[in-house]
Amino acid sequence: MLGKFFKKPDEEQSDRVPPGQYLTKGFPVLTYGQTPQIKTEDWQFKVWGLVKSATFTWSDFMALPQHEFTADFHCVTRWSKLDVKWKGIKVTDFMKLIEVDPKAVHVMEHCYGGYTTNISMSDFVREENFFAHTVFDEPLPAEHGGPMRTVIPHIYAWKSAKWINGLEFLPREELGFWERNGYHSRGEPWAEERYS
Ligand SMILES: Nc1nc2c(c(=O)[nH]1)N[C@H]1C(S)=C(S)[C@@H](COP(=O)(O)O)O[C@H]1N2
Ligand SMILES: [Mo]
Repeated sequence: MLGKFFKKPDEEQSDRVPPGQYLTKGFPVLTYGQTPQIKTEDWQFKVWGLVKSATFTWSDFMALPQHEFTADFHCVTRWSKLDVKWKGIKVTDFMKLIEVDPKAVHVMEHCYGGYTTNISMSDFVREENFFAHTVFDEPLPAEHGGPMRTVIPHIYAWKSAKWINGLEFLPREELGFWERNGYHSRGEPWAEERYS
């Protein structure tokens, strides 16, 4: 697997690369199943569960503050990509639009195509987490989750849901797709929380 595209981090970068990860300069696509093709005008985003149910459109998201951010991206299959340049909406800004019941402790991210991934409220509602629609100054390509995905930099990338279309607020932890299939429920890369 090492060679042209994957290399061991040099010293300057090694403190940014979690244990057992290799750097890639490319941007691999990791998708289970088909790639949904969703136009921004058709895109809808719902919240339900322990929250006042609501539906949002693309323009609702575009009306929120837009930020650029740079983050490292770690896939549990052992590739890491440093300094990915994204643009999007902070999760914390979106949360101001909805009324979540304080009893909600967990969130299920739902996607077009049926993928799900679970995350605790405390891992989800963080200043550095984003809904991203742009990568390296281009509209997010469909294979990377366009038109909209989440980016959760401090957790392995399977929690960064591509083609996101909803959040379900939960009173207790439930497992998403990969978490039911052997991945760790939290997935913190520095602790190598890879598999359960
Ligand atoms: N909807 C959806 N989101 C997903 C996935 C997927 O298969 N479907 N794969 C996950 C995994 S395992 C990784 S590593 C990242 C990969 O993102 P990329 O394809 O943009 O590199 O997306 C995550 N989000
Ligand atoms: Mo992954």
